[in-house]
Amino acid sequence: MKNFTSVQDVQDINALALEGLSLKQSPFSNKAIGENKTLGLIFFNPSLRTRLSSQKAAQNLGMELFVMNIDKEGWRIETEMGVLMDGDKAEHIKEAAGVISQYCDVLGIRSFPGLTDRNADYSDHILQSFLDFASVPIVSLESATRHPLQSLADLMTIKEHQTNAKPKVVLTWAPHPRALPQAVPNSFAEWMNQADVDLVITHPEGYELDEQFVGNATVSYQQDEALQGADFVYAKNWSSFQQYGKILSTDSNWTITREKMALTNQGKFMHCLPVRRNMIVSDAVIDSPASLVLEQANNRTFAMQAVLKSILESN
Ligand code: SN0
Repeated sequence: MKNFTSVQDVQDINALALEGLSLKQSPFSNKAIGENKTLGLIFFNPSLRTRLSSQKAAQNLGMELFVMNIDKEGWRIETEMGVLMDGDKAEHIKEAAGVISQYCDVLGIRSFPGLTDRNADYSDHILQSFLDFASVPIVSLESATRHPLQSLADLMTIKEHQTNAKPKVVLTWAPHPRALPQAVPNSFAEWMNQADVDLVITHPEGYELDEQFVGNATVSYQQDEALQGADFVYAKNWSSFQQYGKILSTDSNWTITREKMALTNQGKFMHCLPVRRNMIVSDAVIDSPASLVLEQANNRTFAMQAVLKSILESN
């Protein structure tokens, strides 16, 4: 694998997920592969799981690591081309990417969308600039449009917990007080389209995701109907793609409660975290044995480990 920025970078998602699960069984079996290699992690936005699981994954492979919260610790970065830099931005992304990539062998980038200009966000300009101007492989740590490491960990978690050959997976919108990116649901849908699952996406009207991610999923505005017989309930809030970045609903009827889970086939509850308790999901559900949220977070380490191993082996 050259870079890891979307499902398209992966030849066989099932093989990669199984590799992750096998690394989970013996995390230190490939210590030599990362010798004298450095992973760089650059964050334009906050992180807990991504930062720490990536650090652990690198250590498990014998890699060195550096982390920078570039939005707080670096110079302000100019991301546009051909501009007169006479304002408060001291450093251009072209030099930043070129320089940082000289200090590492694999470079992870996190950059959220602004949620005001849809075309700008969906061009994934910051991630793309690093792909263009860095000299090493790039791993997306969540871009404006996708969160592929999360999706890989989610696929691993589904594989570990599925009880039938083709589980019904329901991606459901749930209410949230802030406008959030579409990256997690986009990416989850994109990966589930390639997985051996029956994917249903449910949300209120106006929350349709970009078609390129929906693929062959069944889309429904009726959450109760969608949840019938679900094996996995993947809850996530996102802001509107059509009325870009807007909050159109905070309807608490979409919160995942015990009553909602009772409609499922003894379904498991999933969320990428961080999660707003009693907005997205009731305490009773997230604290129940049906909740896989900690498993998902645990699998983030081995998802990253599988990705790094694959990149180190082929570059
Ligand atoms: C991010 C998102 O894409 O939705 C990261 C998820 C992995 N989530 C948030 O920004 C949550 C912020 C909040 O206020 O709850």
